[in-house]
Amino acid sequence: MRDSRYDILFEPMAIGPVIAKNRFYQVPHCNGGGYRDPSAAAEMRGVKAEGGWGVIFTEQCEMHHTSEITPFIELRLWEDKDIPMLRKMSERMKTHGGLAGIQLAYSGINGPNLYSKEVPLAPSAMPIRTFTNDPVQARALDKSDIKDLRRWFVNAAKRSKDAGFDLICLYGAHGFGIFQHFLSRATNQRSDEYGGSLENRARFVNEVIGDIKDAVGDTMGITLRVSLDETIGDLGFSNAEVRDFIEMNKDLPDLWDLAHGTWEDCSGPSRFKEEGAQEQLVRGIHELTDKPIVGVGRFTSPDVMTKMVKTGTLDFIGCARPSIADPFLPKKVEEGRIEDIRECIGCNMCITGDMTMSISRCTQNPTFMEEWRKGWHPETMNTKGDSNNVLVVGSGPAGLEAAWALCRRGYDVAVAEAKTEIGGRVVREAKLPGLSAWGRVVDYRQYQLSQRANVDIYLESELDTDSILEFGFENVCIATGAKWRADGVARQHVVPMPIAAGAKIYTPDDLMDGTIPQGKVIVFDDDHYYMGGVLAELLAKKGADVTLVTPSAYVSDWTNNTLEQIAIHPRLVDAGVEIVLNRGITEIHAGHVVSNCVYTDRTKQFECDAVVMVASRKEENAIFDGLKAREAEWADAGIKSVKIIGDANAPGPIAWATYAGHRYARELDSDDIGDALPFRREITELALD
Ligand code: FMN
Repeated sequence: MRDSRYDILFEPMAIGPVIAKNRFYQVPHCNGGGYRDPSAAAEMRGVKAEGGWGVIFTEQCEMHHTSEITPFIELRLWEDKDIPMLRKMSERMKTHGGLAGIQLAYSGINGPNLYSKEVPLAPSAMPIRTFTNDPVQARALDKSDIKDLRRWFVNAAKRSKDAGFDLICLYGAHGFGIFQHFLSRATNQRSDEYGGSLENRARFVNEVIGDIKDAVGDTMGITLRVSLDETIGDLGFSNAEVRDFIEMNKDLPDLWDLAHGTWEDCSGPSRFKEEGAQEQLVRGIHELTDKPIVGVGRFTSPDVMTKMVKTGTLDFIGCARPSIADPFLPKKVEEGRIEDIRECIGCNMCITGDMTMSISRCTQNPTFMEEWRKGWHPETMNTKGDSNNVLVVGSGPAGLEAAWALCRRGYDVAVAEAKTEIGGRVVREAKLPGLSAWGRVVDYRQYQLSQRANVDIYLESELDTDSILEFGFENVCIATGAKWRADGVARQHVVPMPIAAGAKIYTPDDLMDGTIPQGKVIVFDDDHYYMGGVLAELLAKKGADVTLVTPSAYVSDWTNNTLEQIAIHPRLVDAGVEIVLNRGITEIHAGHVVSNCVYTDRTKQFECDAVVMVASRKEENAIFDGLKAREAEWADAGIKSVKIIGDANAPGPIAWATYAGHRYARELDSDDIGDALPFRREITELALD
């Protein structure tokens, strides 16, 4: 039963000529699949429809081939041939009465056109701005180009209608969409009627929305996504100017979709941004327009959502990441199952699918983007197989997810944890600076397991091979995690590095156990994800004089893919950490290290009292190896299967561990598929001419 406090979230709301059944609004988000994996993306949106979202959008869709963002894989609506793929998506979005929205993007100075080889077009001639700094410049649109572009938008709108969408979002936020390029004085340096005053800079968006409304506005709602603040200083489209723009054009779109400055700001990770972080920027805008407003802010709490509506800050609750972590969030609120909401942890792993052009993952929801590829559903498990019980050894993210998914399938599950609490690496890492929200990985599963009769958790249960053989479980799942190495083996050193006697070496595990070196400390980061940067911050906070040395050109390089890097570097600078890039460490001595330049043979020494080695991790697989060595005894012991999963199998990010746990549970007792591909994929049709 729904708590009446949340009734307001379920009120229907009009967006132009169409009506959303509630205020839960899945704002556009990509998924790494895009045009390459349209069925996977369609099914992912379909699951959200089932989960109760009133509005469901696509990711950005390139609306014309003269502005495409290769190598990133988004949607494409370049010609009629693209319509069937998009129709499949809109149909899935509408299965439960939700509205289907498409985001049309013309990327201007963000579209390098590496694939189409067209010359990019933008309000003013300037270099293309991409994550990859492509050596390409855009030409300024002349008047006839503007006429063409207006027509291309109308063509795309008509195709969107043919494809079955109810809503069109025009992309002018995050520095990506052409509307922002026109609105901002930084990127619009024109001296004609499209440049200069705010009225002039707003002319293009007014023309396009007018054209689109004339073409499809009787049946489709037209929304405009603009940044709340370009966050580049005086020249940019500031929050004050955004408010002026909205006030001057109060009836322009059917809904204002307001998103914070850059993508890094807007999808700020939990390490740097709280839930509802954009509230100050959006508050009061409602008074400037009669049209509804959607805003974002990693909303996972229905209380915060309700407050946003009741205070008149927002009309719709925009969610990208929370809808990925829990596609059934609205339904759970509706059914009064708040404690079942799988809250987003704000790690931004979902973004890496896009940034690495692979396929998105979610730490909390391992079924994300596997709905079609593997037939996984976030709320429903496959039926139980022939065996009945499973012993899960280890309660880190892999073991916990395996246990939770197994008991939903109907197996009797026992979890043996050597330590005094469950959670493995997650509980340890959640205590590091900025990572407390990551603890939700454990909190969610711990609560869910506590509600089940068919799972028992045994703490302080350090098992060995003999005891496991004696227990008589039919299936044994080894999820014993991994430990950080102290010998430096990672990328620079494939064998242990030279470490002299007397040198003081600490691993991330030592620091997480509470052993904090003091004095001059070098953090050597050859891992390149978050750990090196987080530990440097921790050490600086604890008073150490910290130097972070990394062979990479960036601090915490891989966090470029989670949009965190841009915040990590200044955080460390502010904390007083000295950052040394493009340098490795070749020798460690008591009192100093020898550091090499990664491009030359030149070396230099850095004095230090201690080195924190953030290298690679070593699997904790002794129990698994012990059981494998005694495979001949399994049948007598009643054991049908022994598997090793997660970090114990091959260390990786937490999302890899929850995925491995989930996969183990799904595949237990299933037929051997031999050499067949374990997921579905789409294959490009061969042109016959
Ligand atoms: N915003 C867009 O306007 N277009 C996009 O294609 C888009 N892709 C995104 C992909 C991912 C994986 C994520 C997490 C966000 C994306 N965003 C995109 C930004 C979101 O729409 C949203 O504004 C932002 O993530 C803040 O909302 P949240 O806190 O609910 O995640």
